[in-house]
Amino acid sequence: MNPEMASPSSSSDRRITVLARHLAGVEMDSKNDSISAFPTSGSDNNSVFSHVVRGPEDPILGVTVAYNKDPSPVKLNLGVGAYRTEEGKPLVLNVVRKAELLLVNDRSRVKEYLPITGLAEFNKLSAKLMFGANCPAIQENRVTTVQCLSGTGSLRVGAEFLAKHYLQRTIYIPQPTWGNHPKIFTLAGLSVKTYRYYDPATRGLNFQGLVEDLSSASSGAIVLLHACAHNPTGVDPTFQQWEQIRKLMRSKGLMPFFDSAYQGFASGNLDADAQPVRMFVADGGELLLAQSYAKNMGLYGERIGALSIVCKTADVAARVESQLKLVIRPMYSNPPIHGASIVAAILKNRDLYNEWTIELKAMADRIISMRQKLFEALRARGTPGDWSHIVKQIGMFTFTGTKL
Ligand code: IK2
Repeated sequence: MNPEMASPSSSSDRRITVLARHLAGVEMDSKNDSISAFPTSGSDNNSVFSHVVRGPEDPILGVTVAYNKDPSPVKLNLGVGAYRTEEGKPLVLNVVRKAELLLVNDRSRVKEYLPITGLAEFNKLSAKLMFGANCPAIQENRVTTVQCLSGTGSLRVGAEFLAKHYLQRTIYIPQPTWGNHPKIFTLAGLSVKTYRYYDPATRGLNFQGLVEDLSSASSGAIVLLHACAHNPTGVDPTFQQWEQIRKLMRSKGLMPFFDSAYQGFASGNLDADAQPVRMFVADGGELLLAQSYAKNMGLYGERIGALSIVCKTADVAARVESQLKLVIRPMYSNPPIHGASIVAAILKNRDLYNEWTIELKAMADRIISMRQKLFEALRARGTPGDWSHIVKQIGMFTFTGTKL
């Protein structure tokens, strides 16, 4: 044995020694550095991972960890965006339960692997849901859609594809944005910059700041846009402002990457919430879209979503899809079947689809009425300040403007 390994001079030497011996199937006695058989003690020193420091909890999901630990009977979790009933309980949509029953009773269904790109029927229906039934890009086969692990997985696959194949590695994200965005994009190999979005003075959109920042972005840069119900501000551009953003982005060749985690949750109407994305598709330009069914179908834990890339021609779309497969295969091989089957069962059946839209609208309406009640309660108590932003903002989130 190498003598240096037998008598390490510093703690890092010792760590390397322990690692080498562990890999060799032997271990040192901690007192006299003698060789012993595999360790039986629970001491940290015996672990090749003893240098690993405890990482921080995720700022959003960490609130759920703290919430679960808290014994208070009147606790509320205002962290993660998950819909709750009047009783404060998670909601499984009736239409989802119906779809699951159909699937369970269908003896022809099997549990084979899906293709790398997922369930074909789900992909088609997802593209149609966002881009619209008569979308020329779909009819001309210019859209490639791949099933991914909910919104997060769709963003990650799209970002890795861009990092490998797109001319620009810079992505502009709104300030503020969902806390996971910078981490997803950085780890995928993109370089993250921000554009102004929220104005604390008005608790609304800083449209001028947004336009200035996108105007000075380098040509071809990627821009992350929340399709609707911006997280965390609840502030969305108006349709006129969207149109100005679209013109500006197209004139500078900026690549739109839409993140749609809340279709139907903003207005209660799936088509109205898809409008900003459809405006960009209608101009014939290219874009990426990450779709999630976590919130609008309440399929949070099923991890079901889709990445679509709208291209200029069918041929480009086919080549793009072949490269997406090369991104996905070594990442998770192919996606899970259950969530995709639920979504497809609902989207392809007129009755189930209609039932879904009614349940979705009921969730959106209840969120709107909760905002109104909170606003009125603050006013009734004479709470100092202007709380009108609570009813002006939309979707699951409110930026209260209070400083902790
Ligand atoms: N994009 C945005 C803007 C989101 O708000 C979310 C969901 N956020 O809430 C859950 C969380 O914080 O983990 C997503 C994307 C991704 O959602 P999912 O991956 O659950 O579909």
